[in-house]
Amino acid sequence: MPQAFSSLRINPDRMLDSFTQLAAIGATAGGGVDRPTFSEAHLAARRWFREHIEQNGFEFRADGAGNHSAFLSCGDSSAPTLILGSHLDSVPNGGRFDGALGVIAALEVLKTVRENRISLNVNLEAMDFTDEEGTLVGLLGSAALAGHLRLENLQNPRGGQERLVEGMKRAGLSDESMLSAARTKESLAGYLELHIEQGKRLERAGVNIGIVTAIVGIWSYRLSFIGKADHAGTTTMEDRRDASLGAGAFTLAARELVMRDFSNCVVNVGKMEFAPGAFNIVPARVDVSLEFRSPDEDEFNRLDKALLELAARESSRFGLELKMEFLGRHSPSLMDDKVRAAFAAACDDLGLSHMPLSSGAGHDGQSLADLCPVGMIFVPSVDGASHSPREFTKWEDCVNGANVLLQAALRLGSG
Ligand code: HGY
Ligand code: MN
Ligand code: MN
Repeated sequence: MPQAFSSLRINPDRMLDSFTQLAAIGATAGGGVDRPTFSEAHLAARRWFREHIEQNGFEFRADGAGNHSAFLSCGDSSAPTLILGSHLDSVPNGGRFDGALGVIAALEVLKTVRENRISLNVNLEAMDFTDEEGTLVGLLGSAALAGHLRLENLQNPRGGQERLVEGMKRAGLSDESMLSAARTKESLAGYLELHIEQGKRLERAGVNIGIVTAIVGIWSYRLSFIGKADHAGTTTMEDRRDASLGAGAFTLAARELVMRDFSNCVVNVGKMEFAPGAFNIVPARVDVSLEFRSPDEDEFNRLDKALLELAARESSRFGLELKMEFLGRHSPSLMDDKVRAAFAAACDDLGLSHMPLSSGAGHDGQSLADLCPVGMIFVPSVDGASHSPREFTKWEDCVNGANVLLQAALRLGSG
């Protein structure tokens, strides 16, 4: 990499200004944001991103999956593209750093490269991927860009079919456009992402940068425990077929199963929906949103079997019927060694400490890992808080991350 490149740094004030403008869109009390995919706030954030791109003189691009980006050509029409990015959608009532930092830092890298007239062998693209968080599908935009998206992923999404159809309509997208967004391997030089750690390891270790080794896989189900609606006052406890008992017993037992037999996995019941849902009716049905994660593909099959068998046992224990709907999976993926080395060299040049970290969170990079070299870096989360308004990362750490992203992009883009 030309020596002159290594002294380059991003512009922290300019990046902070962009980050602050974005954080105001969909802002919630306590410093968070509420920007679920294709909500009004999310669409407003995307409008802001497009205006910001065009005001800064970059080419704005949008594909059939609604992935939005700033494009900086290297001047060679046959050159591949190095994508830097993350996502502007958030979980409901989430934090202002998750995803947003990566998108803003990616755009700041393009600004820095252009104003210093750096010529690279690759195009650079600062990307905002659609629906990373899965309030509709999950890793939707990156899966579409990677060519992994199938029609069936759009027909039974974990966020509900109706919400997906309405959201896509608001965003001007269709099943056909989604499935048209695939890019070829040859067109991509790689994918780099800066993200907050969303955990406590960097903070505890006092280390500046985490260099991600692998990203966890995620499987989702809707489990429906079905009993019988009855009068909550006149039906004896023995006569009830109470759906809440199966759902509750399963949730507790699933936690115990994973902690006992699958120590490097996690399981989560993020939502329970009761029907009919009234004080004085014995619950007839409880829909449970089940998600579980493993770093190992083989382990997934064992964990899947164990959890579904457990659900069946707890359901019959209370005389209930059980329905299970598989709502999708994202495979675990390893990060690219060359990209990891570029991140490590950038940290060393910048005098930043670094350590290898696996990711317990899912990220768009896992969609792209079989298409091109993918790498991620983490910066410390204060108290590990994320997916909450409590999410916070010191600005100095954000700037460190953006400089590592810049330096790695220069290395990989000039090789
Ligand atoms: O859920 C996750 O792991 C990520 O934040 N989308
Ligand atoms: Mn994220
Ligand atoms: Mn997230």
